[in-house]
Amino acid sequence: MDMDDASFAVRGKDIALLQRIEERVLWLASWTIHNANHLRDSRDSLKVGGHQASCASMTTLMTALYFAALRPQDRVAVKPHASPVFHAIQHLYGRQTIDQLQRFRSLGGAQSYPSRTKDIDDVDFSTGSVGLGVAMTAFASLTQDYLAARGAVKPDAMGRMISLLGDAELDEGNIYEALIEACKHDVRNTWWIVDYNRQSLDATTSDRMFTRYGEIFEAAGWTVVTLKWSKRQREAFARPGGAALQAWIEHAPNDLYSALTYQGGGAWRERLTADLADDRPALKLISAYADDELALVMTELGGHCLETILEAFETAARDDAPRFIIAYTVKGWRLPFAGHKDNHSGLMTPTQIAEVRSRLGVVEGEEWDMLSGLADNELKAIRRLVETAPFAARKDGRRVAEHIATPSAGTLLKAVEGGGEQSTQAAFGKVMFEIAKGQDQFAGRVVTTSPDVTVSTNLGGFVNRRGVFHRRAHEDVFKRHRIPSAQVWTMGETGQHVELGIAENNLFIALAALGLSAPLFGERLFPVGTLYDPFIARGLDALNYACYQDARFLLVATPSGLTLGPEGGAHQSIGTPLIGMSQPGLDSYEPAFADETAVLMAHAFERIQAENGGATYLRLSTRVIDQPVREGDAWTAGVVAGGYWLKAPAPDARLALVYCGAIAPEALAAFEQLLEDEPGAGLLAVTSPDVLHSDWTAAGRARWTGGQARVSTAEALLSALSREAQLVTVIDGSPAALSWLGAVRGQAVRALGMESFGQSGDLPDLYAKYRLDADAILDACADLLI
Ligand SMILES: Cc1ncc(C[n+]2csc(CCOP(=O)(O)OP(=O)(O)O)c2C)c(N)n1
Ligand SMILES: [Mg+2]
Repeated sequence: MDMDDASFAVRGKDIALLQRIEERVLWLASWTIHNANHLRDSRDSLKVGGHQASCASMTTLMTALYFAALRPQDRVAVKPHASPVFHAIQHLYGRQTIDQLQRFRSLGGAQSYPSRTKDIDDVDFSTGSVGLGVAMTAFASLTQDYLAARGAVKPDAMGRMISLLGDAELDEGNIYEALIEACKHDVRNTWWIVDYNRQSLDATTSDRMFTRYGEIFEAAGWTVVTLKWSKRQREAFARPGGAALQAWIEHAPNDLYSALTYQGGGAWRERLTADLADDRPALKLISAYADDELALVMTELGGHCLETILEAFETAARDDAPRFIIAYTVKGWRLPFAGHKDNHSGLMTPTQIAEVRSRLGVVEGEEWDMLSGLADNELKAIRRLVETAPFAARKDGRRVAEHIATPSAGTLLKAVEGGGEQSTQAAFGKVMFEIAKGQDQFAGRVVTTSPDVTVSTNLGGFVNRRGVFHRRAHEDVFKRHRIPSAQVWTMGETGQHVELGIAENNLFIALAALGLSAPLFGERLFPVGTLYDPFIARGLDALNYACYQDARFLLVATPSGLTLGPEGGAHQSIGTPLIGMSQPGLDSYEPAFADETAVLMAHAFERIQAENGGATYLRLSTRVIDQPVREGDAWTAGVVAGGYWLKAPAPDARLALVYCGAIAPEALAAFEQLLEDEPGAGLLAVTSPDVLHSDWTAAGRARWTGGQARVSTAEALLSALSREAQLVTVIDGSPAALSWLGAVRGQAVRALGMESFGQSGDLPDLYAKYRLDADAILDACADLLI
């Protein structure tokens, strides 16, 4: 659409209709929450909740956005607790059912916070953990730019990525990490619209940041727009004495302003009359207003004025500069607890909501009818406005992308052929380098990203071949000056690597956006992100956020565990195998060998497109170890399923060793010695505690709930042993990742792993000190056998 379409702001005759819509959106959102808390049967003592005050402060903004400014290709991250407003708007568009609203916050009903995967009404971005949805829009815009540079999104189909956020949300540091990255990547088509009601959950927010937010965004090159005053206020302030009222509001502390807002017209009059006692014109103006009018003049701020908002949107739509729009609002606007500092979780009483209902003209008994009580002509006009709003043309926000052939395990295995000594991290690099050579569709759709650890996680080879993505081309100056370097960093629109600053949160949000390119933009990308394993914790909420939205990507975390040796305790990860096990939407693997890594990469790329697929996490290592000689390729299925017998046990074996990951040589060494006493012992290679465990619990659940009876992989593997046989498990991470294996068939276990912070050292010293070496494994075996 070209800029002429931005004329939405001046359809003056529609303002009255939009105001009516706004009222009814406020009504349905409030009623939905009221129903869930006061009318619906409750079977437990839990408060249902919902945020009537937070909804009310954003209703004007969302009405202006959804019924005038938003185009089908635009995407919105809605402030989580304004979810009822979103659902009410979608209902008016015919995309949300009353049944869902009646079941708001109950099983199968509309979600408390907008959810891409669970709500039926076409949520663009899930929200819930404040701050993440904001960042998401910047990275979605970057993803759009990436696709546009390839002609996959046409210039006239480019959407705006819009975040509607609360002012207290601005305290979340991840917003500024994203802002910095957005600045570096010259992100455009992004609007962050702040519902500036100066209240958080606990209290009124600090005055000291008053003008600072705008300064921060201006410094980052964004266009800052402040919608402070409504049309009503601008008119009032232009009258004799009006400037004093304006100045009073300007200088009032947030808490005082909020308190008077709550108290209403009488309190305003008393306070203003006292404070402006020397200002005759001001006193005259104040006395010219009835209490209600005075309250409106003082509190109907810019964010509650459709004309003001639409004008700002119209201006903003004229170019693609990123915009930070601060809309001044009142929390609980039009509701009885407006401005009260405790209103965040406040719910209207039945009497209060009845008063609001009749004030808004909704007929008693017709509460679920959004347009109840309206005259025929107004009804028709509203229907027409909704039908002809640009956003009405959106058919289904969930786009479908063409299926792309991904490389087979056999193809990727070629990159790591030759056995010898290798590390899983180097193997990953080799496979990526091989992919970079490819001329097929798949190779062109792989996009890598890393928070300043591209080179040290072995992505360098891929980047040398495929270049760094940036909207503005930049030559590698070192190359031009013929300075030898293993890394060529040519930047430009065709680059396939998104280089990020050291902010792991951004990595995960970038993966969320790139990993949703198919449903958001109808184009499949295969995102591969790398970071050091311990720093998963740094971005964990964002990783969870990506998975919650069903984003598809391959995450490569390397190096990991104590095995990173000289890097020391501060870089060592202990709990990440458990994170992998407990994170829905993410299958985690820890291969020991190069060929396993290649097989798992092929599997991960396949899962990116699979209907019931997901994201994959590979926990890798820089440790160079001897590679096994394989016979046949039956082992590859075991690698994907989570484990396989590297050496099958004899039927009468008393013991098996179970190992996972880079600690394999210690397990093998111990195993060789063990065979002297226990010739029938087995050696079980576990590539994924996560997949084994979830498969085991799922199989059990299916049996108990009358589902399909099947034997889980873990049960099948361990049934090679008698029930009396015992297990020693070892992993360079929390021993809890493997100790559960004993429960599968009721076998005794000794579990080795890391349970304290490590330190710098070489591997023989470290493995000895932290009891991960062959001696420790044999000690554990002896303990079981004695
Ligand atoms: C990461 C995170 N921490 C805490 C919360 C709980 N929480 C939800 S809303 C909120 C306050 C939000 O205030 P603001 O952003 O100003 O929104 P308002 O309700 O005032 O519009 C808090 C602390 C959350 N959802 N996410
Ligand atoms: Mg707030």
